[in-house]
Amino acid sequence: MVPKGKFIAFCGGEGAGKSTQIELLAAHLRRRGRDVLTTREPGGTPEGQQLRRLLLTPDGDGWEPMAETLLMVADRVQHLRRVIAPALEAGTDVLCDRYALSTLSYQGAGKGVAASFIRELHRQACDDFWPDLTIVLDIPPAVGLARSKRRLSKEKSDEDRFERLGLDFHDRVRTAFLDHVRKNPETSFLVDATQDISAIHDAIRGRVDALFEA
Ligand code: Z5A
Repeated sequence: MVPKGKFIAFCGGEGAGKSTQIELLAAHLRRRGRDVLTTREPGGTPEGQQLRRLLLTPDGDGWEPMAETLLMVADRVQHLRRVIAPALEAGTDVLCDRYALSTLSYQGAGKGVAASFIRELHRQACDDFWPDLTIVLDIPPAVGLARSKRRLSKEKSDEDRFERLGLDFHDRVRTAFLDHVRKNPETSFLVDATQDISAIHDAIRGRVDALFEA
């Protein structure tokens, strides 16, 4: 596959503002004349929607971490082959709410599945395909969880299985995101997500405009 569009993933803790920022960035890129697809994981395909329900609602409480990892990757294989790769090949930019770094952080650092196994799985199942840029929205878990809780209750959503895990879990996830950015400065970008929405958007826009000009 020879991608003609750019692939940009957003990761970060709960309530970090990914969806908000993806919409703002999509509008910015469209104003620049780009074709943009916004999508998310899990759940970016019809099959993935079914996995999302199994994974994120209380129905998913019984999954073993390894089984959960395999389901997240199954969702990604379907998403990558049916949605992301065809869009990139057609020259569309893809903005994706979560991708493989979330598996490394949640199932790996958070739940103890070996990072080496998750990386190997990504190599074998997803052709080791990584975004041109991963934007990590960093937020202290207590702040993000409070935002997320408000949104879930406003939308009457029951997708709160990860929100219910303890602060220790969310601290480990956050540390994994921060480590990734430290080790991959060329392909990742860290933003302080406690800032106001427009300040965060300005920072992201600056980095993404640089990516397109490179
Ligand atoms: N997961 C996993 O474990 N492994 C994997 O491999 C993958 C996923 C792919 C679903 O992800 C879950 O899947 C996730 C990890 C797991 N854990 N959980 N839960 P998700 O991305 O669908 O769910 P989320 O992380 O909880 O996203 P979210 O709550 O939808 O948050 P968000 O998209 O980052 O934020 P938002 O919806 O844009 O904003 C949340 C609220 O805050 C909303 O009311 C906004 O108006 C408000 N907001 C946004 N920005 C700001 C600022 N700057 N200030 C104040 N308020 C703000």
